[in-house]
Amino acid sequence: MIRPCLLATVVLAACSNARDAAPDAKPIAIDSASAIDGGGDAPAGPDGATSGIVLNEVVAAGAPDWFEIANPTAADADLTGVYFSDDLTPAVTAGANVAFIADGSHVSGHQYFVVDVDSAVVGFALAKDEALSLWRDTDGDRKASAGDTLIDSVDWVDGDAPAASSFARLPDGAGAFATTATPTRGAANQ
Ligand SMILES: [Ca+2]
Ligand SMILES: [Ca+2]
Ligand SMILES: [Ca+2]
Repeated sequence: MIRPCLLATVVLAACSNARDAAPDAKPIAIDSASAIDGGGDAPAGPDGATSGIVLNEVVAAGAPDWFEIANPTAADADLTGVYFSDDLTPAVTAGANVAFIADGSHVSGHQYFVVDVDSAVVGFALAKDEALSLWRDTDGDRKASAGDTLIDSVDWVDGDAPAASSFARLPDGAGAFATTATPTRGAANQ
């Protein structure tokens, strides 16, 4: 069942190493949609007890680009303090693109959360050969830093996520990433 879209915002981290830069708040379209089929709990992400959410799907040749977070667990997952980057190690890469998901955002148990990644919205987009990492701002300094916790990451090369396709976990929420024929924004991967 597809539920109505809702609007939320992301707060831009102006630059991962611009300590004193005030973050901008810009709107981003996010939708929370159908429940994950099956209902079984998938393995937790690398941060284990911190959250069971995973990066579930990436569209890198979209208009806009987007990625999907899945919550395969039954528990609500708080996304306050969660940020994403197009670099696998944003805390050590000078100038890495980083954007925070809006405080107060959450993804309910067995639900999805979609984030548009567009230059006009978050200041960067995803390329055909790139990566995406999802972090929790464990040290609370509102930027990518060594004390933060990796939630999940995905790396793809040219051909993995071409136009009209996505790079997604199969089986949904739990499997390895593979190229799909049909993006499933806010719904179970197929
Ligand atoms: Ca792109
Ligand atoms: Ca931090
Ligand atoms: Ca999906």
